[in-house]
Amino acid sequence: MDSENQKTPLAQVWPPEFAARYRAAGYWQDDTFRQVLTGLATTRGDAVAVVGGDQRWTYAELAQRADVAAAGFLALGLQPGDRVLVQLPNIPEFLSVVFGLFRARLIPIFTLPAHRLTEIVHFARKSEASAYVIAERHDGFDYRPLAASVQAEVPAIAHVVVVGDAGDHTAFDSFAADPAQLPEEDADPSDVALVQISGGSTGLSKLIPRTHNDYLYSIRASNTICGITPDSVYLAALPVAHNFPMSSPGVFGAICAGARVVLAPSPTADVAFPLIAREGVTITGLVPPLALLWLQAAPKTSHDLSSLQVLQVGGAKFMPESAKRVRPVLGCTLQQVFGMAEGLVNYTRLDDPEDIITDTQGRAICPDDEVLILDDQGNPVPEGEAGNLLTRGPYTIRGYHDDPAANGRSFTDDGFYRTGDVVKRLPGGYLVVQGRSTDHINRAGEKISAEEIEDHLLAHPQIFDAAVVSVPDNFLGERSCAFIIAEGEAPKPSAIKAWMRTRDIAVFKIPDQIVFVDEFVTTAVGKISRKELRATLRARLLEQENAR
Ligand code: OOB
Repeated sequence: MDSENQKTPLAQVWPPEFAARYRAAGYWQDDTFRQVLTGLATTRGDAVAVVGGDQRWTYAELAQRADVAAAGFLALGLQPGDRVLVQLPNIPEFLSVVFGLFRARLIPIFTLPAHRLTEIVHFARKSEASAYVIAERHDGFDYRPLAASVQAEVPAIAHVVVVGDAGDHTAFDSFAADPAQLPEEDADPSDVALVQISGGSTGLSKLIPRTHNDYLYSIRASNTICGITPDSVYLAALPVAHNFPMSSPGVFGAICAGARVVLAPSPTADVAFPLIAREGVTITGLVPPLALLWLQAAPKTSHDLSSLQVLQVGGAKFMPESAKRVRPVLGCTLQQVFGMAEGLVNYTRLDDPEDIITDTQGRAICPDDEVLILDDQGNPVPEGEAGNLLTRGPYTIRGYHDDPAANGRSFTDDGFYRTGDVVKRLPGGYLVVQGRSTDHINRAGEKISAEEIEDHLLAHPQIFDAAVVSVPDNFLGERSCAFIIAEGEAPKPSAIKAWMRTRDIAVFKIPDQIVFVDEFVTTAVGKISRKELRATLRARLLEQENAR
């Protein structure tokens, strides 16, 4: 029996009239990732597709490696429709694994290299995954014991596949099944191709199912907007599992165009600059803090960065004063990217006037991206005024996987996604991000749910109550600050941080700052929402800092 049958169906469905419109307009082309790669293996077989470490694979080689991977995954006993957690850094095998999964009609769930046991177990359970693909180690961390712990907690993870020395697990390199035995059948283009992870503003991260049709559309349209041609060379500096370097236009954009992907093991200037010079990189994407570091390093570098035509910056707000420095310092065009794993992506266009490029976060990809900017009562605000951003369109999901409560909060009855971002719209549809209405911390582009961190803190025996807020930070954009009421004697902040490290969560979620308080504000009736509480605490902290 198809094991898919016992699982919560993984689907993403648009109402038929919308689906018909998106097809008629040519956005959805009813093809699949497998078809894309197969086509390129024929038309651009000898062109280099991916460069990483000491490996350089052509399109023909990538397609062949993907077939071997597909046959290997199926030989493990995985069934089409099964979900597979993928936690890989920027290595070429990321692409052979993922295109192998596509070829076998298995569904990758993209986790970040920074995720640890707590998060992986949540993703494994929520996605009902059957397998987990890791690299032996990355950044000094050995993923094999982590995988063993995940399996101990979630026995449904029947297979752990390791790129590198597998230890007790299955070696990716040992896959030896014959691709000639692969089933011919391909995925339906309306099927879910892959699952992205939400930044998560309330509680734990949610699963974002993306279909072949919707994701491929966003990638192809991004290629057009970002000027990707077969001659482009895209440097993946950020972790490729994230939606921005994956699809805006990212590694998938470069692959879909028959261009070249260069994978950087780290996004720092000392690693990236030599790669730019050696490979003739034409475009890359960064989060604002990294862009600042590159701006600092560029004037002093001996590496030739002249091939770089476009520097994309996104994931968090890039301040206009920094944005203005990109062209003079790096000699390339800045492109601001304001997107979300749920769908909508806005870009400044390469030929936009300089003030649009430096002062706005761009405009939506598609004429059929419906963008609403509403006040708290749900009424449209006048152009130029700040309001809540809601959106609906050909590549924005209509719901998270298996989460009715989150869907009730995050989507309107008529299918608009409430982004949680507060923006204003300028003439021409350009958006300027002003802030957000939800309580998450955007720490250098990494999204942290205040609620999730509070929950961890509350598990500490000496913590009576906790509220986590974002605080403006010159370098990170925002940092996290935890206000804590101690139970009895207050532990040292360093002890709380050390204890948080034992919670097996991504390191970026550990509070940057800890402030002990005697009590939280209350109102006359004694009740205050978490949201108001966080706002009050943040305001107080900023007041104190400004007074200093
Ligand atoms: C990208 O995706 P996510 O899912 O990690 O985070 C989405 C959120 C947005 O709702 C917004 O709050 C924030 O990240 N954001 C920005 C921004 N880009 C994203 N805030 C201000 N300025 C920007 N340029 O972060 C993402 C996905 C695809 C492309 C680019 C970024």
